[in-house]
Amino acid sequence: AEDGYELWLRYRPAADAAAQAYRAQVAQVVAPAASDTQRATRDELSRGLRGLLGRAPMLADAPTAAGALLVGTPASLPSIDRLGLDLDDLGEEGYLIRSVRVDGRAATVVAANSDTGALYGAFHLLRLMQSGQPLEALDLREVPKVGLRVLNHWDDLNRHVERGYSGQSIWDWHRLPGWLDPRYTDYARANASIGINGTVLNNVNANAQILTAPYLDKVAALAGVMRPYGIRVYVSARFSAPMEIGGLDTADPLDPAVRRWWQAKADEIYAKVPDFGGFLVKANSEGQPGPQDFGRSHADGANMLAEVLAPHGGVVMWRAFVYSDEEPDDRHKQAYTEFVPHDGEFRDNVLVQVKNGAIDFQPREPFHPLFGAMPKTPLMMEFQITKEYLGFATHLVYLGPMYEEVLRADTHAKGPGSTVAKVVDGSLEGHALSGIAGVANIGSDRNWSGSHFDQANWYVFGRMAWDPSVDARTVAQEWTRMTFSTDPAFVEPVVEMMMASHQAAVDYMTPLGLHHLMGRGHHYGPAPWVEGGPRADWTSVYFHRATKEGIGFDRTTSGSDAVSQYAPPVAEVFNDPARVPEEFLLWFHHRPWTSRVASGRTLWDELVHRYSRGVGEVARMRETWTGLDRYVDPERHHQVERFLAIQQQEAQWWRDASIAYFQTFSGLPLPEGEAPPA
Ligand code: GCW
Repeated sequence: AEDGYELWLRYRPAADAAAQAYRAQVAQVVAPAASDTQRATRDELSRGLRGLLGRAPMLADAPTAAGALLVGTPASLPSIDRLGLDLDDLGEEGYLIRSVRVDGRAATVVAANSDTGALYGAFHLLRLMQSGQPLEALDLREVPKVGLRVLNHWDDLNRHVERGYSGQSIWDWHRLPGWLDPRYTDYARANASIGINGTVLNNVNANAQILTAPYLDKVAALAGVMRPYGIRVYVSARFSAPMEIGGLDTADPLDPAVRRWWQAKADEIYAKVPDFGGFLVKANSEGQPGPQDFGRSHADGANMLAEVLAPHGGVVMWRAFVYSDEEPDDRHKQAYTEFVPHDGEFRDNVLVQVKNGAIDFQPREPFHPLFGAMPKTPLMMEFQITKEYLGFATHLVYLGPMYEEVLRADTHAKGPGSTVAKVVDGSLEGHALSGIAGVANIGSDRNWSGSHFDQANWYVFGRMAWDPSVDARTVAQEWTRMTFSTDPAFVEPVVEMMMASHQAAVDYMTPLGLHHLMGRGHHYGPAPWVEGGPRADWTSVYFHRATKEGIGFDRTTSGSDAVSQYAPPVAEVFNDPARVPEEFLLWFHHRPWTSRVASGRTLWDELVHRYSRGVGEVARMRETWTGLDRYVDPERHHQVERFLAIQQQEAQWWRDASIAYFQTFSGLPLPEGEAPPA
């Protein structure tokens, strides 16, 4: 059934003309199968070629005919060794793909220094064929720019997924370790195909139970499935675990008994999982325990864990998504205030993991001021793939443009060109460790991600983690070709639709830099009117600050002064209502309803215009998709069509509710041609 289970690894027959060329170019597969990774590679090639070319490839130990495909390392395959390729700069995970001649016959080689590199190369070659690219005169070299490319599962041990919209957790803890669901292997294949090399199995709001012996056996079983695909497993560690499962009466990181407990725990884990990746920690944030409970700092906490992991080669990914129990004057400033003073104090196997923006995965945020502000510490990017604030899995929102915007933002930390991407890939400061994390959108639904188009967000995350400079449009094209059809009459309009979808959602939810206007708790629909409750910064009114005179959060030097956490050239721009990019106007400024914006409209008119523009774009997306039915199987076409109908209705809901509410402050009429809220 066309239920989306195969993701982008569909391997449907290539178009006739292309298939004919491919059959000649890949007539024989020469790939060793002595290790698990080598077998995974050869199996994938067989599966892919059988699907694409309609027949199983001939396998051989050495090239004997024209059209040989050699896949391996100089150590694993003598015929690659004999080619004398220069593989030095490919590192552990890179690969090259090249058209060569072997004994006078045309051949293609996929070569790497490790089995995993060769696996990545094999997936790349298959991708070329899946997207209908020619295989002539190939000369490709790929090396990942970021070291740790990691999914974060916010999966609880009872299979609930926090902020997950695609069913239950795929980890069936109850049946592990005895039963290994074949789905785990498909998960590993999908991740390896886009270069993801790590997975954190459990929620950052962690249950200490995962560190008990029975669960570690389950973790080890999953690690065994992931290993052939170059994926290491990590777990989220609950900081108070020594008290909860260790019988100690403190978790003070400087207490010798606590250190000994973690030391023994690390040794126990590595005895079961020799390539265990390390710990992800959410500490002293939203009620989670942490070192501050014992009068210690984030650095004290992270370093204690780092010390016990270091001898085994593990790392600590310490999250900077913190906000304290006291209500702040501006939550935007808290992570920076808490972390910058500790720059330089972290051990060298600690990465600090920072969300893309300072508030919380809003539809659009300016880059987090920590990027560029902690030069002595490797900072990991944390993106959200699951769409907590972006319409869950029903709204079609392609996140590529959002990731791209953040990665390309210029921190000016070391002069112009100090992009967030360079901070994250470690090149700006020359850090050995680097990483990108994505909060997974994967669940037990047949289509994995809750909707067909949300698979693209998993895909683009992996591609941008491998190379943060790759552009969102190219990736959208690639994904569309692999997932649906290579026909340009389909690909072009679909890619346009994907590329417009993020701006559309921003427009109908939170235009002009507004943020956090979603319903409390669930974060789905509009609720800009939320006030009261446990703390001020959990309300919408805290963030939009609408009055009779105007709207927006004043974070300028005369307001909360959050702007001053950015480097001076950035701060100056954000601080100036005439220069701040309009998409962040109300993020940084409180502006009068009647002030003018770039279009010449008043702020009020512009706000209404943007809300309506967002709804209009969704209507267009729906129209586009409806007209493309002949290119897509009915099953997938129908679901996307229905979801777009829901999205259109809800975009209208967002617009109408937001405008009606804000109008109670502005007191202004709707601009001409705008329909009053229904
Ligand atoms: O965005 C908020 C979410 C919480 C989440 C938290 C975090 C895992 O609403 O569900 O908790 O961020 O990132 O820690």
